[in-house]
Amino acid sequence: MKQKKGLFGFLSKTRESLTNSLGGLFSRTGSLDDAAYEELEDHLIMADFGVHTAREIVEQLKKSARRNRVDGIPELGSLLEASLLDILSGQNDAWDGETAKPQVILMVGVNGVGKTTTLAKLANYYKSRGHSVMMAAGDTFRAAAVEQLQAWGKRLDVPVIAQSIGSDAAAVAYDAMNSAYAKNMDYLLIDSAGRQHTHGDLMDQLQKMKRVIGKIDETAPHQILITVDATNGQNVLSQVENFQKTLPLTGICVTKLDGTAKGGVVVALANDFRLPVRFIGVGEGVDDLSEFSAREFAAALVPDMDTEESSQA
Ligand SMILES: Nc1nc2c(ncn2[C@@H]2O[C@H](COP(=O)(O)OP(=O)(O)OP(=O)(O)O)[C@@H](O)[C@H]2O)c(=O)[nH]1
Ligand SMILES: [Mg+2]
Repeated sequence: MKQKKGLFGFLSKTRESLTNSLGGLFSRTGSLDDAAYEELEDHLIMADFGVHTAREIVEQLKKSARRNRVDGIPELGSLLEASLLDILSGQNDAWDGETAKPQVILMVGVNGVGKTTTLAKLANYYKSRGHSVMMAAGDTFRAAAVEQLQAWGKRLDVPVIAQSIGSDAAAVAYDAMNSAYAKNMDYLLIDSAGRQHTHGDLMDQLQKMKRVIGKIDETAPHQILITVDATNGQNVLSQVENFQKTLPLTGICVTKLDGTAKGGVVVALANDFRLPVRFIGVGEGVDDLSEFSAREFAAALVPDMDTEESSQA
């Protein structure tokens, strides 16, 4: 079971699918011609890299192959890994740390993607690093959402600010802000109800939550994270795009990377949005959360890569 830990294990479905398809190509000895590039592009599209991201990667590979005078298929693997690293690390520079106290994080996203679970995992993540953490049950819409967060709070020994189902989510956020300040918390993590961007009133409610939070600290919420479910494949791109029209998102959490072959969608996200992928979810347990590492992810996606280097990163 030990070896299941680590990104290589959790991304095994995506790796398997890429190894099955790309492995054949990479082990060929021919020259890097248009047919090889086309084959690579098809495999990337099938692994959910997205059509235009796959095309961009291949164009970039062609250029770097020319620049580095590489003309054999066997070199394609290392070129691909370098290109993925480039895409995946680019957006993470946009992340400039957590200085405010309390650091207020609002979690948003469509229904059922893993927002509440990720919020609880984050509470555990910060708490285990010695920080004080409070959660707020900002989903006052779905029956049992409040109990779900309270159950996590109990398990993690993290206080949860909540009101009854049907109450105003903005009021819960406001209460929680006051309480987190009064108790001098390091982190306040605010949950929200799942919603589609077409639910105008629910999208307005998110803006109201943000406004009310800003009344207590005008720099808050310091992070607005959108959670997306990797098993939704290319649909996650339009989810991010739609939420971005309503809220200034600061980062992305990608869940359910365990057990899906659609891990390539993380590359599409990093390529399409000027938003860092901050955390990835790799299971239902509270420890099944990783801070995103571009280097590890790039190495885990490309078959037959040097694992020693990535495990040091
Ligand atoms: N395998 C796996 N399951 C996950 C992961 N993250 C969340 N889940 C599961 O996904 C289901 C939905 O999780 P929730 O956290 O309730 O999702 P949500 O977005 O808060 O849902 P709503 O509040 O109803 O919109 C639960 O069964 C979780 O255990 C993950 O990284 N991997
Ligand atoms: Mg929820």
